[in-house]
Amino acid sequence: MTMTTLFISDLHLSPSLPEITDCFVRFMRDEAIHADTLYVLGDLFDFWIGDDDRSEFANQIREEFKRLTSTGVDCYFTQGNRDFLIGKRFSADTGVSLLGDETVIDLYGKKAVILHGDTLCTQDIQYLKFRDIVHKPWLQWLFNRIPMFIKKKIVKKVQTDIHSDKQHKPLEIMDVTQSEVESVLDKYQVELMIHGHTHRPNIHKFGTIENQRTRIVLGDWYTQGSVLVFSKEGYALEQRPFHQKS
Ligand code: LP5
Ligand code: MN
Repeated sequence: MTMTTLFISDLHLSPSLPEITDCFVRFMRDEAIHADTLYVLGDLFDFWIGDDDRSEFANQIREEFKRLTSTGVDCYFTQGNRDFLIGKRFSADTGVSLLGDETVIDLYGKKAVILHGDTLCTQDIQYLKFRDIVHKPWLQWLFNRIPMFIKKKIVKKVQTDIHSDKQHKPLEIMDVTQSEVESVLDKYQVELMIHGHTHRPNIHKFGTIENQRTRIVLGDWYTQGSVLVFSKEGYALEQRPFHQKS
């Protein structure tokens, strides 16, 4: 059997949208289990409030990863802007390895840089300011020690305040900045980038003939599952229907 590496992002899993969770569970049990490696490139959750979330839903998702890693599938996680509070405890609970914001990986002899994608949107200055704040280690340290019911209130408040801000942003500023993409590729000396976040699934080819570059953008899971399947033979952005034909 050919070995494959799978990439997913932007599922936005939440207890209020069981269709997405069902599709994810099927993907984990029927597909990811046969893969070599699974990379989750952020925003797996609609919001991850902290590794102390022991709700039935959070436990259900932990179980799926535990099941996968215990069968020997390597599993890696890059934080997104909605699950930047995933931490060491989640990793210990599930066997999933946490990656930094940008990671260079080897895909069957081809090097690639993988990231969530939010940091590529350099025109979205308001967001990047917000990101700097919520990534401050001391603030996260503090937040992680607040009782759950208070954390939930804070998140709800911040989410509503911010939601109205996003409504007024032009669509262009929420896409990646091409010069930033190129400087990240330059920094790591690689020709391939894989990211999510923008919900604009696509395969972009650019650069020169001698220096062909590729940027693969993963899709979201709003209306179907979305997977990048990578093997030695090549790669494809694929969709998985929410409802299986019976
Ligand atoms: O994911 P998507 O597409 O909806 O939007 C993102 C950006 N939005 C976010 C916000 C998060 O989803 C919600 C976070 C709730 C956080 C609770 C914090 C609890 C404290 C934790 C402390 C450790 O990521 C959106 C981007 C969009 O992607 C496209 O790239 O535009 O960004 C925003 O809308 C952000 C606003 O522009 C920022 C407004 C400034 C508000 C500053 C308030 C500072 C609050 C500090 C909180 C402690
Ligand atoms: Mn995102």
